[in-house]
Amino acid sequence: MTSFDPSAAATPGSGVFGLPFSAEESRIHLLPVPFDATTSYGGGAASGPEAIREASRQVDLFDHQFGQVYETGIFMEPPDSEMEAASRAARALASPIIEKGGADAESVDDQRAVAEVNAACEKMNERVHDWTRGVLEAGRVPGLVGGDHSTPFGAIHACGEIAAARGVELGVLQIDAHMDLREAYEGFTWSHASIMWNVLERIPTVSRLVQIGIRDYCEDETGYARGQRGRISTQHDFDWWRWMDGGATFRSLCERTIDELPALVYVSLDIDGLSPDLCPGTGTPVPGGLTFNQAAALLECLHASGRRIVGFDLNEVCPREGDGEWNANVGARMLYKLCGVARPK
Ligand SMILES: [Mn+2]
Repeated sequence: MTSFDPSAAATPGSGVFGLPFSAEESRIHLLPVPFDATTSYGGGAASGPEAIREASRQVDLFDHQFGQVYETGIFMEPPDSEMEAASRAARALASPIIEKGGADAESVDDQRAVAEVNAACEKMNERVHDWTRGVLEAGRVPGLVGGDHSTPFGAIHACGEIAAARGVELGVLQIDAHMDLREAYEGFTWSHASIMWNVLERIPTVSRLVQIGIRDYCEDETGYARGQRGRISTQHDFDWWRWMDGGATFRSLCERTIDELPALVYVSLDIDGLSPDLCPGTGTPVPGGLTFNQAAALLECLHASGRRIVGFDLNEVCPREGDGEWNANVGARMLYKLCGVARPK
């Protein structure tokens, strides 16, 4: 560690972002969660974590917005091949059901497959929860690298428990093209499309969910959001475009929206919240979305607001054959920004 030069190229055998730090030396801990059992459109998020780890070695360590982020120490847990195998097995059961548009309530085979997939998801939730809880209890900041958007439930749950123990509210800032407020999707309780429904229904300490980048959702989801009576603030991508077209600055929209969050915040960043040219491989790409600079500026505003980031995740980054590492490259750079905003002061 004494010979570490932050301006040099990553050396072989170094950790995430080419850093030399052990877990003990790091205040930010990252967990790879190679799991995407219920991705409906295109799979591949399970290979996100290792592709991001690889691409992270190309990220320059001095960040224009957040400075010497690496100084806080960033450590990523080793690859989790067991979870990847569990994801593959669950996906094999889920795929035929997803292909035909959902489970048949009358079919014993379908119901058995759904139960098995749900059980695999619950096991993943438990692993993520226990790891996150341990990291929080050690006074470090947990960050998840998914995986699809079902993966952070256990992390938000653990952050909710810590907030409850301190008697404070937890806010969730979600950057996403989708609301993810379906009660279940295609029969699966823990679907990527249900993450925020599960968070709001099962984690009462979450007093506020703020969603930014939203541009693809169903009527049931808007009905559910309305029924939550102000607990959810949905910021539609097109509305932001319209307001900026009318002269509002992007920064003013960020500030106004971040103002709706309590002092303690969990950040959940679905890469499809960004413009699809930045994440062409992702499972459910949608036109529109934030530019890279807008996403970075949003995180800067969050940082400047003085709110504390208790934990975060980056999900739905899907590397594709022949993409020149582009999907993972953007993912790794976004991950470094997240580390910058979550860096303990
Ligand atoms: Mn999502």
